[in-house]
Parts: sequence; C-alpha cells; structure tokens
Amino acid sequence: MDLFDDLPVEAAAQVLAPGAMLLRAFAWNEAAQLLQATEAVLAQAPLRHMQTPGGYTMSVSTSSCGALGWVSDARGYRYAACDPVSGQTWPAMPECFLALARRAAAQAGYADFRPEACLINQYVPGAKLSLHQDRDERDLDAPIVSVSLGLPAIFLFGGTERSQRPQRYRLAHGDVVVWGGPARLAFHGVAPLEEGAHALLGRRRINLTFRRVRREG
Ligand code: MD6
Ligand code: FE
Repeated sequence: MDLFDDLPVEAAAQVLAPGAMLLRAFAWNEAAQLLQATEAVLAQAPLRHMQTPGGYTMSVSTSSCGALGWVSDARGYRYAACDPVSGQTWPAMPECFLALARRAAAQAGYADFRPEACLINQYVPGAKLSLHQDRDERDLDAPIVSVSLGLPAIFLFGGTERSQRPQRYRLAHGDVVVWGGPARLAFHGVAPLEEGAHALLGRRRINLTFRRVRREG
C-alpha cells in the first residue's frame, strides 16, 4: 500500500477562490536552500520594523531583494530601488527564489511570472499583519506568490471587499499561496503568530512574497 493513498488530491493544491491557490508543501524540498539564500540577503539588507503611514510600528520585520523593494514610512507605501537604511540597491534576487516563484505561479496557472520584488517578512510569536489588499503594484495582471517557512501561521484570505469575512488557512513550512486574476485584489492578512519552535527556524516564521511591480511590454 502506498503511504499517501489516504491523502486527498486536494491536500496538494487547494483552490481558495477563483484565481487563488494554496500549494501545500510546494517549497518543501528547497526550503533549506531558500533559508540559506534568505540569510545571505539579510546580511546585506537587515530586517527592520517599518512605520506605517498612520504612524504605527509594524510587528513584522521586513527586508527585500530584487530590482525593487517594498518600503513603508510616514510618506506611504511604495516600491523603491534602494534600501532606505543603507542607501544601496537591494540585494539581487537569488536564483533559487526566482525559480521557485516562477514554478509556483505556473502551477497555479500564471505562466511566465517575472517578479521584480521579493519582500521578506519575519514574524515572531505575537506578530501579525492586518487585513489589506496588495495594491502598491502598477501591474495587477501578475499574481502574488507567497512562500511560508518556519513556524505555522493562520493566513486570512477574504474577498475583494473588506466586508467579506475572510477564511482561515493554516500555512506550514514549505506551503505556497498564489493569488492573481479575479483574486488579485483579495483582502488578506496573518493572525498573531502562536508560540512555538520550528526545527530549522526556532521561534520564527519567514514569509517570502514575490511581486511584479511595473507593467511589461
Ligand atoms: C505575509 N505579507 O507576510 C504576507 N502585503 O505573510 C503581505 O501580505 C504583505 O507584508 C503587502 C505589503 C507587505 C506585506
Ligand atoms: Fe499583502
């Protein structure tokens, strides 16, 4: 008997909404390599707690790699070619990041994804991300690809109206969520991280989010 005979097919790829898919354990095999590459990026562009335009300090700590990085401060949210802390361009996107993001997007039905930015978020127990839409990108045709590493988190995924109550999904190490098309402007967030210890990451969750910012063509 095959060990996996009793696992439903849906366990591997779950449709969250039209255009949105949860690919469980999709990055499992590359996870250690992704973490090593993440540490190399963070050595150049350390994690920092950004300020929201409203004057709050984010509980999540953030960095970026790729041609553009996501920044938030009193002036608003935006993408910038330079890290405001160092004044230098962001570290290049590691090849293993790009390969995984492209493979996940293709698996979810988005061919030829060319991400320009990878946002790196670190959560420690208690850290959260309030419900929001990703709308700082000019290209809304490209999907968002989100990779979870380390401690599990409850991902909130709603509709394109804030009033729609979000569904809750537990995201574990190696899980990947892709949302685009009719789900591109879906509200999403992360519930306060529960206490725990992960074999590779300890008391942390790392999330990699890949975005295309500028329109192509
Ligand atoms: C996550 N991050 O950290 C998902 N979106 O699991 C986001 O959804 C996000 O951190 C827009 C801007 C910054 C973010
Ligand atoms: Fe987001």
